[in-house]
Amino acid sequence: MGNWLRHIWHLNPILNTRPWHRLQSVSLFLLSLLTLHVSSFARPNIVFMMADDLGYGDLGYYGNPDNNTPNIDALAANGLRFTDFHSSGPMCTPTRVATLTGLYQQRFGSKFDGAISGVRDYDSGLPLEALTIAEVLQKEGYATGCFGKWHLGYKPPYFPRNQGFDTFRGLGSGDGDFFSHIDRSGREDWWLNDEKVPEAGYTTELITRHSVAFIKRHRDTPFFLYVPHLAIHFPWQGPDDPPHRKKGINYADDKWGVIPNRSNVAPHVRSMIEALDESVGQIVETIKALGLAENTLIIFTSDNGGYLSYAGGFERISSNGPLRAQKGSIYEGGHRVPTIVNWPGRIRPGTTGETGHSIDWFPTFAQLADATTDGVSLDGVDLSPLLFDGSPLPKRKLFWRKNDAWAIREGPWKLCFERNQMGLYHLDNDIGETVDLSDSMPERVDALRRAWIQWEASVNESAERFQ
Ligand SMILES: [Ca+2]
Repeated sequence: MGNWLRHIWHLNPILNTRPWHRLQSVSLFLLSLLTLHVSSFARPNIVFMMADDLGYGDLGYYGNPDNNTPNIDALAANGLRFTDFHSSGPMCTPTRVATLTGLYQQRFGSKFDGAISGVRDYDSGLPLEALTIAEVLQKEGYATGCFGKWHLGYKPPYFPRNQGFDTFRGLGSGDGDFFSHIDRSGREDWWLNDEKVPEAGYTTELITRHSVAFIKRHRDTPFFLYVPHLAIHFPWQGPDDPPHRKKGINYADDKWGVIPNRSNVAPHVRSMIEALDESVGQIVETIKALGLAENTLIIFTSDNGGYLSYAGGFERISSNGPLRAQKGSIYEGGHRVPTIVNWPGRIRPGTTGETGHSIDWFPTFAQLADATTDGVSLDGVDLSPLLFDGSPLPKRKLFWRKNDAWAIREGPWKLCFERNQMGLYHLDNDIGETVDLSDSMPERVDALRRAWIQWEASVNESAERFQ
């Protein structure tokens, strides 16, 4: 508003000047109005909500008949829903690396193929020299907050404050009890910035409360709100389930919560999903109530596919719809995830079959914030032309690797290698990856395989400095 007043103030002398001066001043005035208008679009707030282990078929809008998710469904109905969006990894840590850096996680070392461990990796994390989108946005004057599950380091210095976030509240590990906030190793794991600050409450609700407070606090500045939920990762505890973990006990072999009927985990997960939906509702409602909706890009996604079953007799956990396999796999069930992008008035509601990927968020957000990324090498592409104009994304190949398993995607084609088995699938015709076409198309298999080898050499070379 300050600028407005200054412009109006400057209009006064125009009346006493010669006509061409008057015209020039009026033009300048109009130009500055235009600039104000454009800049209000150029630097939107960005709210990135990421569920944990939420499968492709877990939401009402993605076809789930049992889970009640009205708030996420509304976000989808009023936004752009991806049917072919992929997490960079089939596990928690890898997708977080790629989301925040715009790079394949393998560029930081093969340990990021999977989840970092509170035993093996307790003293390490995402290298601090990694450039994160939070650092880029922070430098551009954005307020940056991370509320939820970090899992890019178990303790300082590998915490969000050293990766571009002004504020962090949540857990460092991959899974904390939703009530006692004790991690798998029996450690207290609830932090405010770099200090352990215990807080009573259900994790999903605490994350929501801090996210809402952050939005209110920064309503007048552009903000980047990163909300990596713990839900629906185990321990499978809905808001009405009991606490499980106590300090000092190792839960490595008892990490799933209190599940009286292991053959049917779904009721616990359903209540977690519905709490998650309530969280999305509260965050979206806060944005609307503060009049920020027209200038806020909201994203909802998941960090990998859902578990269908888990060793130890846990069955009927979540749903990946028609997809093959589950969390941890390089088949679609491991990494094709529900993804919704919402910005009323800017993004036309609908569904897109374009293939998006975790590595694309960094360049997209940087572009929206008008941040210079000259000299920054990124693997992802800017999604803006697709989001705002419906333009197709550039043709490209996408890659996944988890230890010995790997996959490459080009158009509808996907070559997979898992458990010593190679398969070529045409996803447009066979989303369930059931018909292996590799025998009939050896040349395509060979070309994709060679491209994958080339990619792996490239990421391994980048990773050398971190080994
Ligand atoms: Ca996960």
